Amino acid sequence: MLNKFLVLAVTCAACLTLSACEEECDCAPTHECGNQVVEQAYGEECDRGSLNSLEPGASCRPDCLLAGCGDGILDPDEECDDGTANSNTLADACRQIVNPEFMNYFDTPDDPAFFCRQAFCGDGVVDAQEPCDDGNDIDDDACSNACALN
Ligand SMILES: [Ca+2]
Ligand SMILES: [Ca+2]
Ligand SMILES: [Ca+2]
Repeated sequence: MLNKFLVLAVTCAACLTLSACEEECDCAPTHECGNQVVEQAYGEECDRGSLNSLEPGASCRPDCLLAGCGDGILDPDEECDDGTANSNTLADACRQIVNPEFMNYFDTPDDPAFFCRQAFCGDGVVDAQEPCDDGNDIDDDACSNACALN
């Protein structure tokens, strides 16, 4: 049964590039978030069926997107997560740090694309309690590595 779904999903993915064959393709019945088949052609990053959840720490959300920094749910290992309000340029916002180890959603599902972290000294944004923050590693310029004015 699972193989049948996989074959149909692959067929549909190929078919979507040819709009004329949409009807023959019979795509609709095979696409469902919650069927435990990751249908990439429909934007699914994951699908764990009944385990898709909004709970902190769940790996896959009910919309079949991977949990992680930016989903607005405070997961384990996240210092904060304000969803779309995460910002790397606004003072005191929750930072969304790019994970250099991240390859892509399908090759490294356990390696998150971003880390959520509270605003900090060194993020290049002057936050509350920081006289300055130039984001560089030069300690004896106008702004020290501890975010103090020299
Ligand atoms: Ca699915
Ligand atoms: Ca999160
Ligand atoms: Ca800062």
